[in-house]
Amino acid sequence: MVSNAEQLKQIVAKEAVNYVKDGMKLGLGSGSTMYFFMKELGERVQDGLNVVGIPTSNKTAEWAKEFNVPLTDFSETQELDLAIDGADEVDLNLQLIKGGGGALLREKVVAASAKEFLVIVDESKIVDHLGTFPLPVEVVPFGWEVTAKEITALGCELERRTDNGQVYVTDNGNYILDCKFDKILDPEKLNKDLQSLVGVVENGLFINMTSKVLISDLEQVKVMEK
Ligand code: ABF
Repeated sequence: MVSNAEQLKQIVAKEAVNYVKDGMKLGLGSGSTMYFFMKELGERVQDGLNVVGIPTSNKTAEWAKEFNVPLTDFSETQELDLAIDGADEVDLNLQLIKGGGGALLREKVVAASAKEFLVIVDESKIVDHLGTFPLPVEVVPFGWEVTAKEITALGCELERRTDNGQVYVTDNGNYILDCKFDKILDPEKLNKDLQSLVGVVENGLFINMTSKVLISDLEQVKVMEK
């Protein structure tokens, strides 16, 4: 049986595919909501929709293969028409926390290269203030302990991510530190502070990157815009 949470992901993913137009170059995000998007997109491709996409994770590349969605890469094209991705938290100014799935670096590169970045979430992801979800920060393995100290000094407690008891390593060969701040009241400043630290590759704050978020509840899909 399909759970309510899964149903909401399917609903918003289906709506998002309507934003894809023939001939578009797409950025293809990661996460379970994107799984449903990829499935739906594959059906449209089957029906003749002509698109290519750049995946943000090895997992998304696997789904593209499974659903016959054609892929390209940045050596072929440096500007995407539309990137679509999920998120872990969305605040009322459309600032995001992403990276719960570990793919934040590629997700940010892809979103930054797109003319439009469409975010798809269910209503549980909408928050007044970011920070309940621990902020993922991708750091280089060399000297990560030093980088972790510097990040802690910004006012958080953190843990190096593990997966089944093993240190989690991103698609780019880096570590993720999950950082628990209290409420993040100034996400723009925190983003700058984190990016100024040596050893930080990227962090999961996506600041002023999207102007449109689709949100599903069981009745409808709402659009939040700025
Ligand atoms: C990606 O997938 C990530 O940035 C985010 O961590 C996650 C959202 O996952 P889901 O759609 O499974 O809730 O978008």
